[in-house]
Amino acid sequence: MTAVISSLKARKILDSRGNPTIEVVVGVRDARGEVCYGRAAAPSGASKGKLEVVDFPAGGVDKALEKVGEIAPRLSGIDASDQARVDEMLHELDGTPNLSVLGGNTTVAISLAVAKAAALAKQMPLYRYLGGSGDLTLPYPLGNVIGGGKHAGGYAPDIQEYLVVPVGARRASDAVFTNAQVHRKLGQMFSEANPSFTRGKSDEGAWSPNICNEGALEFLAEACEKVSAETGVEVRPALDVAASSLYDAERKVYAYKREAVTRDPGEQLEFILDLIERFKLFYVEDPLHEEDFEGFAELTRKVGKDCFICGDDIFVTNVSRIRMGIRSKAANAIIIKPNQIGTLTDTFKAVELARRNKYMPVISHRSGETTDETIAHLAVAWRCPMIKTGVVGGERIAKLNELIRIEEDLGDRARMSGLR
Ligand code: 2PG
Ligand code: MG
Repeated sequence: MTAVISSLKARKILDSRGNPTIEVVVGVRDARGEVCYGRAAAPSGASKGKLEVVDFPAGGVDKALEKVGEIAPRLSGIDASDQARVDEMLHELDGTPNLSVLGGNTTVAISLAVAKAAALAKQMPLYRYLGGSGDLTLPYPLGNVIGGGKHAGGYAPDIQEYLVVPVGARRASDAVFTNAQVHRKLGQMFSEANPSFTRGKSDEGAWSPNICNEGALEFLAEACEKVSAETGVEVRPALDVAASSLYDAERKVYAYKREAVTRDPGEQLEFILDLIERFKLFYVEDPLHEEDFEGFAELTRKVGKDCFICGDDIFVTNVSRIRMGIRSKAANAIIIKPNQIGTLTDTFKAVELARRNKYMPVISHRSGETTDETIAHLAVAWRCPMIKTGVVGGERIAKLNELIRIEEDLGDRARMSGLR
């Protein structure tokens, strides 16, 4: 064995909302007997899917730290380069299907820290360690520029995320700066349109103005056009509706507070179809609530040739949910969040299953983040066409700047992924 786990330690750190989360440091002894330390932290969602694994055990982060203390001796001496075995052990040690004893955030932080330590022990960057020696690709950043729903408050839109994709970018670094330019442009546009605009931002660093749902889309489309013209890089608008957050299961309606309207499932579908057509949306995530496989399928059938219909809460990075989606032809893209499923191996299985069935895997941050940069490496290692990780703010740029570094590291071999 060239990478033996020699230590495991956890601590409580801050996330971007000021809440506590877990950070894990794993020590691995390399072939020369030196110890390499891998470190990873777990993010947290505000608009979570019902079927995500449990994030922390009852008792929260403090309980999770205790649990890590208990299981540390069991992981000691294990081969860190056998990720599947490590992750299987985490499942065994937890013993529940939804990781409620250790917490999915605990296991995911351990799992990622093990991979990072193993990569260091092999003197490889994580993207290369996980991605192998073949050609790898850089993802297009899907960036949140206007925030509403559970990520904002007051009079912000009900739709959670107004996103942009710099589809015309030739390099990841150009793509990252193009998104930042759209963000900046929108800040100027909102200030000009309304002098009382406070430059307030959502949890993910997107602007959160007092504006209605479709009004925000008009601004978004205009900013995309302007920045496309200025930079020569085509930028397209996109949305994460996070429709489960709007859905009232008892009344069977989607409730939009901003306009004080409700839409039944049929009307919601028509509304989304209209937005896709009118604003030429490139991608729409969670347009319908997390149990509406049929509605998702109808939408995908109608517009899936021209628009990515992406499932987040409906699939929760879980292979059995993805299989249900594949059977019903529910979508053509999927959000991949490691902490929705709790280990690196389970996350990879979700990516592979999705890809084999022509679902575009989109690696994603959470609304509550840390400066952990791991998902940038996962996106490259697994050749994901897109990465969703915000546009500005320290915890978002941690990932974006890492992409720029990876691109530089790949040198002549750096290529953008194909988006279609
Ligand atoms: C989402 C995410 C990330 P949260 O819905 O896609 O943008 O939000 O982490 O709150 O689930
Ligand atoms: Mg989402």
